[in-house]
Amino acid sequence: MKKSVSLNVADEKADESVKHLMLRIKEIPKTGYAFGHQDATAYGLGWKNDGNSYKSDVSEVLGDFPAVYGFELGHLELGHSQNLDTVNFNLMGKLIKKAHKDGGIITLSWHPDNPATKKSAWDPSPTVSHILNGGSLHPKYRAWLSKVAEFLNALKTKRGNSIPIVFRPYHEMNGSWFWWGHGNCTPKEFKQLWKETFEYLTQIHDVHNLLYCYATDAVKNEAEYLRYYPGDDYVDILGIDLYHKKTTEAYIEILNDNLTLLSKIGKQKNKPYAMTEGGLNMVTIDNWWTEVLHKNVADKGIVWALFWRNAWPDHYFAPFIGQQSSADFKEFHALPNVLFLKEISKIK
Ligand code: BMA
Repeated sequence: MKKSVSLNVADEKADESVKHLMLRIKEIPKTGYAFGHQDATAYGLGWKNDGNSYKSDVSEVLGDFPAVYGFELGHLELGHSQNLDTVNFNLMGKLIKKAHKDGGIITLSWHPDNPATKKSAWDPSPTVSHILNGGSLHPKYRAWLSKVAEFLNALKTKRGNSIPIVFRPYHEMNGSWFWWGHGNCTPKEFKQLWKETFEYLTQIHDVHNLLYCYATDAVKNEAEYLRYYPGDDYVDILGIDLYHKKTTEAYIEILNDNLTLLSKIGKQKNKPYAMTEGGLNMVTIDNWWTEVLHKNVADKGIVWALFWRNAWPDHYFAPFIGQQSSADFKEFHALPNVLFLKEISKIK
Protein backbone atom coordinates (compact mmCIF):
# COMPACT_ATOMS: atom_id res chain seq x y z
CA MET A 1 0.00 0.00 0.00
CA LYS A 2 1.33 3.41 -0.93
CA LYS A 3 1.45 6.17 1.64
CA SER A 4 -1.77 8.03 2.23
CA VAL A 5 -2.21 11.33 0.48
CA SER A 6 -3.92 14.47 1.67
CA LEU A 7 -5.54 16.03 -1.35
CA ASN A 8 -9.04 17.24 -1.96
CA VAL A 9 -11.12 15.73 -4.72
CA ALA A 10 -14.84 16.11 -5.38
CA ASP A 11 -15.77 12.85 -3.67
CA GLU A 12 -14.75 13.42 -0.08
CA LYS A 13 -14.70 9.66 0.50
CA ALA A 14 -12.58 8.98 -2.60
CA ASP A 15 -10.32 5.95 -2.38
CA GLU A 16 -6.58 6.43 -1.95
CA SER A 17 -6.16 5.17 -5.51
CA VAL A 18 -8.12 8.19 -6.77
CA LYS A 19 -5.91 10.60 -4.87
CA HIS A 20 -2.81 8.94 -6.28
CA LEU A 21 -4.24 9.23 -9.76
CA MET A 22 -4.91 12.92 -9.16
CA LEU A 23 -1.30 13.40 -8.04
CA ARG A 24 -0.04 11.66 -11.19
CA ILE A 25 -2.37 13.78 -13.31
CA LYS A 26 -0.96 16.92 -11.73
CA GLU A 27 2.59 15.74 -12.44
CA ILE A 28 2.10 15.16 -16.16
CA PRO A 29 1.97 18.77 -17.42
CA LYS A 30 5.33 19.41 -15.76
CA THR A 31 6.83 17.12 -18.43
CA GLY A 32 4.41 17.35 -21.33
CA TYR A 33 1.06 15.84 -22.24
CA ALA A 34 -0.13 12.29 -22.59
CA PHE A 35 -1.52 10.57 -25.67
CA GLY A 36 -4.90 8.87 -25.29
CA HIS A 37 -7.00 6.71 -27.59
CA GLN A 38 -10.62 5.59 -27.33
CA ASP A 39 -11.12 1.81 -27.31
CA ALA A 40 -7.40 1.43 -28.09
CA THR A 41 -7.18 -2.21 -27.07
CA ALA A 42 -10.75 -3.27 -27.86
CA TYR A 43 -10.48 -3.12 -31.66
CA GLY A 44 -8.84 -1.32 -34.53
CA LEU A 45 -8.87 -1.26 -38.28
CA GLY A 46 -9.48 -4.81 -39.44
CA TRP A 47 -9.33 -6.51 -36.03
CA LYS A 48 -11.35 -6.95 -32.87
CA ASN A 49 -10.10 -8.16 -29.50
CA ASP A 50 -11.37 -11.72 -28.97
CA GLY A 51 -10.09 -11.81 -25.41
CA ASN A 52 -6.91 -13.71 -26.27
CA SER A 53 -4.58 -11.00 -27.45
CA TYR A 54 -3.54 -7.57 -26.28
CA LYS A 55 -2.65 -4.95 -28.86
CA SER A 56 -3.74 -1.64 -30.34
CA ASP A 57 -3.35 0.03 -33.71
CA VAL A 58 -1.06 2.55 -32.01
CA SER A 59 1.18 -0.11 -30.45
CA GLU A 60 1.53 -1.90 -33.78
CA VAL A 61 2.92 1.30 -35.29
CA LEU A 62 5.05 2.42 -32.35
CA GLY A 63 5.92 -0.54 -30.18
CA ASP A 64 4.45 1.56 -27.36
CA PHE A 65 0.88 1.86 -26.10
CA PRO A 66 -1.25 4.93 -25.39
CA ALA A 67 -0.93 6.50 -21.95
CA VAL A 68 -4.65 7.22 -21.60
CA TYR A 69 -7.40 4.70 -22.37
CA GLY A 70 -10.92 5.79 -23.16
CA PHE A 71 -13.79 3.32 -22.86
CA GLU A 72 -17.50 3.85 -23.34
CA LEU A 73 -20.38 2.76 -21.12
CA GLY A 74 -23.36 3.36 -23.45
CA HIS A 75 -25.94 0.54 -23.15
CA LEU A 76 -24.59 -0.62 -19.80
CA GLU A 77 -27.67 1.14 -18.40
CA LEU A 78 -29.88 -1.21 -20.43
CA GLY A 79 -28.25 -4.29 -18.96
CA HIS A 80 -26.76 -5.28 -22.32
CA SER A 81 -23.68 -7.49 -22.45
CA GLN A 82 -21.96 -5.19 -24.95
CA ASN A 83 -21.83 -1.42 -25.40
CA LEU A 84 -23.27 0.60 -28.28
CA ASP A 85 -20.04 0.04 -30.21
CA THR A 86 -20.14 -3.77 -29.70
CA VAL A 87 -17.49 -3.91 -26.96
CA ASN A 88 -18.35 -6.63 -24.47
CA PHE A 89 -18.47 -5.23 -20.92
CA ASN A 90 -16.62 -8.20 -19.40
CA LEU A 91 -13.83 -7.71 -21.89
CA MET A 92 -13.88 -3.96 -21.19
CA GLY A 93 -13.40 -4.68 -17.48
CA LYS A 94 -10.39 -6.86 -18.30
CA LEU A 95 -8.88 -4.28 -20.64
CA ILE A 96 -9.33 -1.58 -17.98
CA LYS A 97 -7.56 -3.76 -15.42
CA LYS A 98 -4.69 -4.47 -17.80
CA ALA A 99 -4.26 -0.80 -18.77
CA HIS A 100 -4.27 0.20 -15.11
CA LYS A 101 -1.76 -2.51 -14.18
CA ASP A 102 0.54 -1.26 -16.94
CA GLY A 103 0.44 2.27 -15.50
CA GLY A 104 -2.10 3.81 -17.90
CA ILE A 105 -4.91 6.21 -17.05
CA ILE A 106 -8.52 5.17 -17.71
CA THR A 107 -11.32 7.51 -18.68
CA LEU A 108 -14.95 6.51 -19.23
CA SER A 109 -17.49 8.26 -21.40
CA TRP A 110 -21.19 7.41 -21.39
CA HIS A 111 -23.73 7.81 -24.20
CA PRO A 112 -26.86 6.57 -22.40
CA ASP A 113 -30.01 6.08 -24.46
CA ASN A 114 -32.77 8.66 -24.09
CA PRO A 115 -34.69 7.45 -21.03
CA ALA A 116 -37.97 8.95 -22.29
CA THR A 117 -38.02 7.47 -25.77
CA LYS A 118 -35.74 4.41 -25.71
CA LYS A 119 -33.94 5.92 -28.67
CA SER A 120 -30.23 6.75 -28.62
CA ALA A 121 -28.26 9.44 -26.76
CA TRP A 122 -28.61 11.49 -29.94
CA ASP A 123 -32.40 11.68 -29.58
CA PRO A 124 -32.92 15.22 -28.24
CA SER A 125 -36.50 14.65 -27.00
CA PRO A 126 -36.91 16.34 -23.60
CA THR A 127 -36.13 13.96 -20.78
CA VAL A 128 -33.90 15.58 -18.16
CA SER A 129 -36.75 17.14 -16.15
CA HIS A 130 -38.41 13.71 -16.00
CA ILE A 131 -35.38 11.82 -14.72
CA LEU A 132 -34.54 14.24 -11.90
CA ASN A 133 -35.66 13.56 -8.35
CA GLY A 134 -39.47 13.83 -8.33
CA GLY A 135 -39.79 13.25 -12.08
CA SER A 136 -41.83 10.41 -13.56
CA LEU A 137 -38.74 8.65 -14.95
CA HIS A 138 -36.62 9.12 -11.85
CA PRO A 139 -36.95 5.50 -10.62
CA LYS A 140 -36.07 4.20 -14.05
CA TYR A 141 -33.03 6.46 -14.29
CA ARG A 142 -31.87 5.44 -10.84
CA ALA A 143 -32.03 1.84 -11.96
CA TRP A 144 -29.85 2.77 -14.92
CA LEU A 145 -27.34 4.47 -12.66
CA SER A 146 -27.31 1.42 -10.40
CA LYS A 147 -26.02 -0.66 -13.30
CA VAL A 148 -23.28 1.87 -13.97
CA ALA A 149 -22.39 1.88 -10.27
CA GLU A 150 -22.19 -1.90 -10.19
CA PHE A 151 -19.72 -1.92 -13.09
CA LEU A 152 -17.60 0.84 -11.53
CA ASN A 153 -17.53 -0.85 -8.14
CA ALA A 154 -16.30 -4.07 -9.72
CA LEU A 155 -13.18 -2.42 -11.15
CA LYS A 156 -10.58 -3.83 -8.76
CA THR A 157 -6.99 -4.98 -9.01
CA LYS A 158 -6.04 -8.59 -8.23
CA ARG A 159 -5.20 -7.44 -4.72
CA GLY A 160 -8.66 -5.93 -4.32
CA ASN A 161 -7.70 -2.26 -4.55
CA SER A 162 -10.03 -0.03 -6.52
CA ILE A 163 -9.02 1.06 -10.01
CA PRO A 164 -9.32 4.85 -10.31
CA ILE A 165 -11.28 6.18 -13.25
CA VAL A 166 -11.75 9.61 -14.83
CA PHE A 167 -15.53 9.61 -15.33
CA ARG A 168 -16.74 11.99 -18.04
CA PRO A 169 -20.54 11.84 -18.22
CA TYR A 170 -22.93 14.20 -20.01
CA HIS A 171 -20.19 15.56 -22.27
CA GLU A 172 -20.48 18.14 -25.06
CA MET A 173 -23.54 19.57 -23.32
CA ASN A 174 -23.04 22.97 -24.98
CA GLY A 175 -23.92 21.29 -28.28
CA SER A 176 -27.52 20.30 -28.93
CA TRP A 177 -27.02 16.75 -30.28
CA PHE A 178 -27.47 14.82 -27.02
CA TRP A 179 -30.59 14.68 -24.85
CA TRP A 180 -28.64 16.40 -22.04
CA GLY A 181 -27.41 19.10 -24.43
CA HIS A 182 -28.10 22.75 -25.06
CA GLY A 183 -31.72 23.51 -25.80
CA ASN A 184 -32.86 20.05 -24.70
CA CYS A 185 -32.69 20.91 -20.99
CA THR A 186 -32.00 24.09 -19.04
CA PRO A 187 -28.58 24.75 -17.46
CA LYS A 188 -30.31 24.45 -14.08
CA GLU A 189 -31.66 21.01 -14.96
CA PHE A 190 -28.28 19.93 -16.31
CA LYS A 191 -26.51 20.96 -13.11
CA GLN A 192 -29.12 19.15 -11.06
CA LEU A 193 -28.63 16.02 -13.17
CA TRP A 194 -24.89 16.17 -12.57
CA LYS A 195 -25.30 16.63 -8.82
CA GLU A 196 -27.89 13.90 -8.47
CA THR A 197 -25.69 11.52 -10.46
CA PHE A 198 -22.71 12.39 -8.26
CA GLU A 199 -24.71 11.98 -5.07
CA TYR A 200 -26.39 8.79 -6.17
CA LEU A 201 -23.09 7.16 -7.12
CA THR A 202 -21.13 8.31 -4.08
CA GLN A 203 -23.78 8.20 -1.34
CA ILE A 204 -26.19 5.44 -2.33
CA HIS A 205 -23.81 3.14 -4.18
CA ASP A 206 -20.54 3.94 -2.43
CA VAL A 207 -18.71 4.44 -5.71
CA HIS A 208 -15.44 5.99 -4.58
CA ASN A 209 -13.07 5.29 -7.45
CA LEU A 210 -13.91 8.31 -9.62
CA LEU A 211 -12.49 11.63 -10.59
CA TYR A 212 -15.25 13.68 -12.24
CA CYS A 213 -14.51 15.34 -15.55
CA TYR A 214 -16.71 18.11 -16.97
CA ALA A 215 -16.19 18.35 -20.74
CA THR A 216 -17.78 20.67 -23.26
CA ASP A 217 -17.45 20.71 -27.02
CA ALA A 218 -15.56 23.67 -28.54
CA VAL A 219 -16.77 26.96 -27.05
CA LYS A 220 -16.77 30.60 -28.09
CA ASN A 221 -16.03 32.04 -24.66
CA GLU A 222 -15.75 31.42 -20.94
CA ALA A 223 -19.46 32.02 -20.34
CA GLU A 224 -20.30 29.23 -22.75
CA TYR A 225 -17.79 26.91 -21.11
CA LEU A 226 -19.25 27.51 -17.66
CA ARG A 227 -22.95 27.68 -18.55
CA TYR A 228 -23.58 24.08 -17.43
CA TYR A 229 -20.77 23.80 -14.88
CA PRO A 230 -22.21 22.16 -11.77
CA GLY A 231 -19.70 23.76 -9.39
CA ASP A 232 -16.15 23.29 -8.18
CA ASP A 233 -17.23 20.80 -5.54
CA TYR A 234 -18.53 18.38 -8.17
CA VAL A 235 -15.71 18.48 -10.70
CA ASP A 236 -12.07 17.37 -10.59
CA ILE A 237 -10.90 17.79 -14.16
CA LEU A 238 -11.90 20.23 -16.89
CA GLY A 239 -12.21 18.88 -20.40
CA ILE A 240 -12.93 20.04 -23.89
CA ASP A 241 -13.59 18.06 -27.08
CA LEU A 242 -11.94 19.54 -30.16
CA TYR A 243 -12.28 17.92 -33.55
CA HIS A 244 -10.63 18.99 -36.78
CA LYS A 245 -13.69 19.18 -39.01
CA LYS A 246 -13.09 22.07 -41.39
CA THR A 247 -9.86 23.64 -42.62
CA THR A 248 -6.49 23.28 -40.92
CA GLU A 249 -6.41 27.05 -40.33
CA ALA A 250 -9.80 26.86 -38.63
CA TYR A 251 -8.66 23.96 -36.43
CA ILE A 252 -5.46 25.72 -35.43
CA GLU A 253 -7.57 28.66 -34.32
CA ILE A 254 -9.98 26.39 -32.43
CA LEU A 255 -7.11 24.64 -30.63
CA ASN A 256 -5.41 27.86 -29.63
CA ASP A 257 -8.53 29.75 -28.60
CA ASN A 258 -10.15 26.91 -26.71
CA LEU A 259 -7.06 25.52 -24.99
CA THR A 260 -5.91 29.00 -23.97
CA LEU A 261 -9.35 29.58 -22.46
CA LEU A 262 -9.34 26.17 -20.80
CA SER A 263 -5.91 26.82 -19.32
CA LYS A 264 -7.12 30.14 -17.93
CA ILE A 265 -10.16 28.53 -16.29
CA GLY A 266 -8.05 25.61 -15.09
CA LYS A 267 -5.57 27.93 -13.42
CA GLN A 268 -8.34 30.04 -11.84
CA LYS A 269 -9.97 26.93 -10.43
CA ASN A 270 -6.74 25.10 -9.73
CA LYS A 271 -7.99 22.07 -11.65
CA PRO A 272 -6.12 19.98 -14.24
CA TYR A 273 -7.49 20.13 -17.76
CA ALA A 274 -7.36 17.99 -20.87
CA MET A 275 -8.42 17.69 -24.47
CA THR A 276 -10.86 14.91 -23.70
CA GLU A 277 -11.73 14.00 -27.31
CA GLY A 278 -10.57 15.04 -30.70
CA GLY A 279 -8.69 14.35 -33.86
CA LEU A 280 -8.91 14.51 -37.60
CA ASN A 281 -11.06 11.77 -39.05
CA MET A 282 -8.93 9.41 -41.20
CA VAL A 283 -5.85 11.58 -40.44
CA THR A 284 -5.69 12.77 -44.03
CA ILE A 285 -2.71 15.10 -43.50
CA ASP A 286 0.70 13.36 -43.51
CA ASN A 287 2.31 15.53 -40.85
CA TRP A 288 -0.83 16.27 -38.82
CA TRP A 289 0.61 15.04 -35.48
CA THR A 290 3.73 17.17 -35.40
CA GLU A 291 2.61 20.18 -37.42
CA VAL A 292 -1.09 20.67 -36.70
CA LEU A 293 -1.62 19.07 -33.31
CA HIS A 294 1.64 19.31 -31.41
CA LYS A 295 2.59 22.82 -32.46
CA ASN A 296 -0.70 24.13 -31.16
CA VAL A 297 -1.29 22.13 -28.00
CA ALA A 298 2.17 21.52 -26.51
CA ASP A 299 2.39 24.85 -24.69
CA LYS A 300 -1.11 24.85 -23.19
CA GLY A 301 -0.56 22.73 -20.07
CA ILE A 302 -3.09 20.03 -20.92
CA VAL A 303 -2.73 16.69 -19.14
CA TRP A 304 -3.72 14.61 -22.13
CA ALA A 305 -5.23 14.64 -25.59
CA LEU A 306 -7.49 11.68 -26.38
CA PHE A 307 -8.20 10.65 -29.96
CA TRP A 308 -11.43 8.98 -30.90
CA ARG A 309 -11.99 5.41 -31.90
CA ASN A 310 -10.56 3.45 -34.83
CA ALA A 311 -13.96 2.12 -35.81
CA TRP A 312 -14.18 1.70 -39.56
CA PRO A 313 -12.14 2.51 -42.70
CA ASP A 314 -13.92 5.88 -42.86
CA HIS A 315 -14.13 6.57 -39.09
CA TYR A 316 -10.74 6.46 -37.32
CA PHE A 317 -8.53 8.99 -35.55
CA ALA A 318 -5.23 7.20 -34.84
CA PRO A 319 -2.73 5.67 -37.27
CA PHE A 320 -2.34 1.96 -37.95
CA ILE A 321 0.38 0.20 -39.92
CA GLY A 322 0.49 1.68 -43.41
CA GLN A 323 -1.72 4.66 -42.58
CA GLN A 324 -0.52 7.85 -44.28
CA SER A 325 0.41 9.72 -41.07
CA SER A 326 2.31 6.77 -39.48
CA ALA A 327 5.81 8.15 -40.11
CA ASP A 328 4.86 11.51 -38.61
CA PHE A 329 3.20 9.73 -35.71
CA LYS A 330 6.55 8.02 -34.94
CA GLU A 331 8.21 11.43 -34.85
CA PHE A 332 5.44 12.68 -32.60
CA HIS A 333 5.95 9.70 -30.29
CA ALA A 334 9.67 10.49 -30.05
CA LEU A 335 9.11 14.08 -28.89
CA PRO A 336 10.28 14.51 -25.29
CA ASN A 337 7.10 16.26 -24.18
CA VAL A 338 4.65 13.76 -25.67
CA LEU A 339 4.01 10.89 -23.28
CA PHE A 340 2.94 7.38 -24.16
CA LEU A 341 2.70 4.38 -21.83
CA LYS A 342 6.43 3.76 -21.43
CA GLU A 343 6.90 7.27 -20.11
CA ILE A 344 3.73 7.73 -18.15
CA SER A 345 4.19 4.45 -16.30
CA LYS A 346 7.31 6.00 -14.75
CA ILE A 347 5.26 8.79 -13.20
CA LYS A 348 4.36 6.90 -10.02
C1 BMA B 1 -19.29 8.68 -31.90
C2 BMA B 1 -19.13 7.67 -33.03
C3 BMA B 1 -20.19 6.61 -32.86
C4 BMA B 1 -20.08 5.98 -31.46
C5 BMA B 1 -20.09 7.06 -30.39
C6 BMA B 1 -19.86 6.48 -28.99
O1 BMA B 1 -18.39 9.70 -32.03
O2 BMA B 1 -17.85 7.09 -32.97
O3 BMA B 1 -20.00 5.61 -33.83
O4 BMA B 1 -21.16 5.11 -31.24
O5 BMA B 1 -19.09 8.01 -30.66
O6 BMA B 1 -18.64 5.82 -28.88
